[in-house]
Amino acid sequence: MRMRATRPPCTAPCVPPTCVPSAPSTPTPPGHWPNTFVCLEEACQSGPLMCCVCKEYGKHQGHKHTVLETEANQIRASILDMAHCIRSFTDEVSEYSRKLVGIVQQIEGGEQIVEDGIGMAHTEHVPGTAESARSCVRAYFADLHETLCRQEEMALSVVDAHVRERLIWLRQQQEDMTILLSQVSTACLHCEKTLQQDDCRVVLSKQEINCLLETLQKQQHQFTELADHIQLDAGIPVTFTKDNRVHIGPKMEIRVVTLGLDGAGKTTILFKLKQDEFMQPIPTIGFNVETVEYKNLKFTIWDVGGKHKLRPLWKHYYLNTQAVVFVIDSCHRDRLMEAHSELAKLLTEKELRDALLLIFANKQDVPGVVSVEEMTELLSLHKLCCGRSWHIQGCDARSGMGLHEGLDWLSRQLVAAGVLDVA
Ligand code: G3D
Ligand code: MG
Repeated sequence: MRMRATRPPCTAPCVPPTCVPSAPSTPTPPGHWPNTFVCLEEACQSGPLMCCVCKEYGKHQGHKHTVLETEANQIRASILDMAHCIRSFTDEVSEYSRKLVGIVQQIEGGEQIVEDGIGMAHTEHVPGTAESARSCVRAYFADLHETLCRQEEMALSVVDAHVRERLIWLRQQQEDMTILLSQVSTACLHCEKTLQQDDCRVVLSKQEINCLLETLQKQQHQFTELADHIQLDAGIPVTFTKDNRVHIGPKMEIRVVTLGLDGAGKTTILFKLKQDEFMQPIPTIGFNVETVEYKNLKFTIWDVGGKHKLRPLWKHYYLNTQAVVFVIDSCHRDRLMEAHSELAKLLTEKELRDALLLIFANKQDVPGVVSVEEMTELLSLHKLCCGRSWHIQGCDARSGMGLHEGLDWLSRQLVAAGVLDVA
């Protein structure tokens, strides 16, 4: 028998509460068919339950559908799946929170109960990482402070020694001047006395008076020389080097050694700096040494011969050297590797460990030479000089172009502060 013949078609929408049985056992209200299917159409998702009448004739007619029990079981299964996921998610969040608590404790530190040798429990303070970091900072600055105190003491002792020597010298001068003054007044008295004597006695004392006047003239000459050379000045000019040493005096002295292959232009650079004029250099057999004053610095520059057989002698000039000036001939591409290997050897020398390195890329006046950038690249200078204060400066020793820029760089590296600050 066909349902349509016995029951009226379902006109009410198959949505709760109309068609939805609250439980499988809930009796179907009179005049309604039980919801046995679930509509799968997207548009019906707000009221998916369908009875067999609305499936055949009502609003779900022709829609894709499935059996209610199957769909409900699928939903149950996915809820169970989700519950499982939520449980493991909860576990993960709890684990993460536990770790957070642990990390906070490790940072803050705290009390911990420990047993001693005889089994007695007592609390012990466990330092956190914050405390350890603070201790580390304190230790670093305590060390720095100690070093600074030591350096300050050394610098003060240099000043004290300078003052002591200066005062000794000044007091010696005072004594000498007192003696000189008394000698002069004795001589004057003697002369005055002689003037008042009779002619015979004046004539007889001629030799003595001449001798006295001669001595006085000598003393006057010596005094004038001394007074011309010595500047009486109470100032004590103080300069600090970058390594916190103190220098006293109007000029800071710097020992520089100039090295490089033969023909690179070392001697030309030295002459140019010294005399500020071009002189025809002759090949250096041993070494040239000159003192070059620049701004408030006094460079003692050792120019050592660069011929192959002279290079083993270079090491004798390294002691107490504050800076090495390495000169490279930018014209000679074919000798760059030889220069590189000599420079590499230099940089391994223990005595030059703290020395500044100024590289002069010389002869930049010649067209088509290796530029400073290219030389830096070709000689891998960044790698070769890594960890050291170094600078490459293009120059032309004949005209002097670039030389003072190089010395300026050296000055800036050496002087930290003080009256000689050339920066
Ligand atoms: P060294 O002391 O490093 O051995 P020198 O080198 O100073 O004796 O110079 C070697 C030659 O290079 C000299 O030429 C010198 O005039 C020349 N020279 C030095 N610096 C420059 C520069 O900047 N430009 C140019 N064009 N020539 C330079 P001679 O002809 O005497 O060998
Ligand atoms: Mg030379």
